[in-house]
Amino acid sequence: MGNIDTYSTVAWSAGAGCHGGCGQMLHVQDGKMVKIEGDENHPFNQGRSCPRVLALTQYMYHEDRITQPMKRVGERGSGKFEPISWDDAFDYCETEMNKIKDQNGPESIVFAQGTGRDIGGPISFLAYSYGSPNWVQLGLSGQSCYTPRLGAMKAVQGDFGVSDCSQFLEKRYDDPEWEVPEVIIVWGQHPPNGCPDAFFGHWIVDCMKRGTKIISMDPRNTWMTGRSEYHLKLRPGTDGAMALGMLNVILSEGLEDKEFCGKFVHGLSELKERAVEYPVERVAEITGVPAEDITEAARFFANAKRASIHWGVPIDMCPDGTSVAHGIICLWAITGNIDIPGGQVIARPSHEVSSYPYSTEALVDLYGEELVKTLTEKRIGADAYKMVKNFRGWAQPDMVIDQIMTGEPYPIKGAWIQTANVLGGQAARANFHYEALKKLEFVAVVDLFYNPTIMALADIVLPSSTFPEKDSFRSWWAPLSIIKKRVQVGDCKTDWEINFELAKRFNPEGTQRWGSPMEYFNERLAPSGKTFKDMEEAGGWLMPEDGPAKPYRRHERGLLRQDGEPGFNTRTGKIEVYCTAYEDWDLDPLPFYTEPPQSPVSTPELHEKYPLIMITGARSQLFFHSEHRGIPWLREKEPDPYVEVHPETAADYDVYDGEWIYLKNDLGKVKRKVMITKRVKPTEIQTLHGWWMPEQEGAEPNLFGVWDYQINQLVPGPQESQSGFGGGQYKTTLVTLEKINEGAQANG
Ligand SMILES: Nc1nc2c(c(=O)[nH]1)N[C@H]1C(S)=C(S)[C@@H](COP(=O)(O)OP(=O)(O)OC[C@H]3O[C@@H](n4cnc5c(=O)[nH]c(N)nc54)[C@H](O)[C@@H]3O)O[C@H]1N2
Ligand SMILES: Nc1nc2c(c(=O)[nH]1)N[C@H]1C(S)=C(S)[C@@H](COP(=O)(O)OP(=O)(O)OC[C@H]3O[C@@H](n4cnc5c(=O)[nH]c(N)nc54)[C@H](O)[C@@H]3O)O[C@H]1N2
Ligand SMILES: [Mo]
Repeated sequence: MGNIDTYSTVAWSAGAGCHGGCGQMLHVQDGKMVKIEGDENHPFNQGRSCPRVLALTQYMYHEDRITQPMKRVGERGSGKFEPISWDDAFDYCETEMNKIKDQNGPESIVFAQGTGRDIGGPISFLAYSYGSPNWVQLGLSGQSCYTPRLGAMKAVQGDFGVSDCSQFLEKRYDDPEWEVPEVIIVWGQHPPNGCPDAFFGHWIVDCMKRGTKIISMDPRNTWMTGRSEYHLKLRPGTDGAMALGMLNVILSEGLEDKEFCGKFVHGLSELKERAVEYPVERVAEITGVPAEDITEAARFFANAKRASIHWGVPIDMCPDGTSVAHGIICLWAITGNIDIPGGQVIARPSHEVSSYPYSTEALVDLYGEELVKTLTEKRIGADAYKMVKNFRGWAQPDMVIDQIMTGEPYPIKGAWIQTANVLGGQAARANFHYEALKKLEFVAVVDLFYNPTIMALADIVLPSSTFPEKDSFRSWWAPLSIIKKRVQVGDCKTDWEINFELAKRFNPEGTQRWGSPMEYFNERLAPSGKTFKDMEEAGGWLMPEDGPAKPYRRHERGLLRQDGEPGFNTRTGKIEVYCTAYEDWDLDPLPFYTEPPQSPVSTPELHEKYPLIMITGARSQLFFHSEHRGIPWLREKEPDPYVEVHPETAADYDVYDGEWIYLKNDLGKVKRKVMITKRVKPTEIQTLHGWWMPEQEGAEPNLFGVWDYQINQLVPGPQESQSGFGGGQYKTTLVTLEKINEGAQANG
């Protein structure tokens, strides 16, 4: 046996799954990874790792891992695939995709991704090189993950913002420029369990250790809420009303930062008028939180010298998520907590490197004018929603699946699915997605393991790599990092390698200036003045230097606007609590509240029939969405899909701890194991999404048991939102709990 060598790299994408950029040390022996641990020198995670990374060797060398391209040989759904060479696989994709292009036009293939892994770059590169504007997070109803919040921040304050936990400073908590936040509102996020949106959850804990006090906005009791100064246990989906109620308290008591508002806030008086409609008593009634608690928490936040709000996906999953986000942005804006140490800091990618181009000029340069025209004219949803047209180049997911079903206004014939388990976890109304996607003539999936989506739909499966197996780069806030290949597993190729090869076939002219993905990376990295190799030699990551990408007080120094004037990157140069961009997009320019489409208030009859409000998908540390159920070390800790049920509710329904039951509504029923716990209120239950059983039969009709356990069969589809973003009733579906017949074997 050879020596064990240790290499550093950055975790992003397959393996851990998440959005983070943790430094990791890979221990490699004879070309095989034998162990992994956190890199103590890396400023992002400072040596820490999650359980999914610690179990990475089991993931990489799992017997179920797909290590060769596989072509379907039996009927769709038969689960019969045969290995083929990469050349044959690429030829097959090229031929089939060109056939569709010739007959129906390139817009007839959708390019579907999952969440924010290392995929935006390669998938847009392929979609646009092929000529399709329909790049989409397929199944994510209302595009309700992060995009509503991003869109609101861009519109209202011209830039994105995050809680300042010193993450933009090399010395982190020891940097003299940083100050400890007095208060952080943790709003619909659970930092110990997930690290969403390039934010390492434990940073909040690091701040708490240094004195930060927490206000928790969460319907459930969690590790975090138990350590909070205030815990506002609002009814799911009522966050918009809560934000307005807090704004009301702050504005009616004159607690806003008057100097900051005078200089940098546009539309304060209009906001005041709107907030008056939400007195705390009314908000208490809507949210179920006592009026005194709302008032006290609002004062506590507004009176702090340095405060911020760290938020999560439940905000996007509220009806009109863009408006809920707008209300929350107003809270940090009117209290002057923006771009100050320990406040809400503007986040820009370090060194202004972006993993993929999105300006019109760059897109024309790369893919030609025709593509850019297609993006506005043919992209699904761009016509229906001005915000979809003007913010972010994705197609609207609910409209995409409807169009696949109806063929109107033009037919969709194929799907390229890469980093998404549409049927196994991502899609609301999962059965409808199944029916619609079965109509497609061509489906390619790029993944690492077989899953229900592949089994039901794939004509060809291309095996992708984990992060220790790939070269790539990462530019999501800070630091700018490279991901360095250290090992190879089977014949797997990276997403970049796969898409680069096919993109060259579809767009030889546009892509001729790069001979390899590495040459493309170097072009993208150019704004940093460094090549991939330079970065490797410099240790693999770069923290932002003084300028637009580094805090603090950039708005005072004229660093945020093109014209170099002080202020924010909006039309008025101010934070637009009255939002002119929303006005342009025919949206209410002020924050407002919409009741969830299913709720005790909006649908009392349905509520009588299905009296429990079901929250789904509160993240588990052990699993990333539908992944990791086959990884022994992880599955052992959480073997069954459980549902959190309050003891009083359990008594009402006469169910015991550990009993298998059905969760049920008009859309269907799904199996769960009861966990009796006071984590939830008696009126609510909570269960994890993404469950299927890799150990079961994968072929139709079983599809790894997905239809027994996939909770999104109960989650309804789209709802009317003004912007086209937000909703997705993942946190607010009404259900009931039903006993499985006496004596029946429930454990599928
Ligand atoms: N009920 C309910 N449903 C939800 C949610 C919820 O809260 N409740 N949350 C929603 C949200 S916020 C999101 S973002 C979506 C996420 O939905 P998805 O992103 O689709 O989530 P996964 O189930 O992790 O599926 C990812 C697939 O990609 C593969 N994969 C992982 N990494 C890589 C890689 O680097 N390359 C390639 N080629 N493949 C890779 C995995 O093996 C897996 O099959 O789910 C949504 N679904
Ligand atoms: N380990 C792991 N990490 C992950 C993921 C994963 O699957 N596994 N997924 C990643 C992805 S794509 C995302 S989007 C993020 C999501 O992660 P988060 O943004 O943290 O979202 P959730 O875990 O859905 O919910 C967080 C908390 O919000 C509470 N909550 C539920 N409904 C509501 C509501 O209506 N209002 C409020 N205020 N709170 C509510 C829940 O009780 C829960 O404690 O995590 C990312 N990180
Ligand atoms: Mo997400």
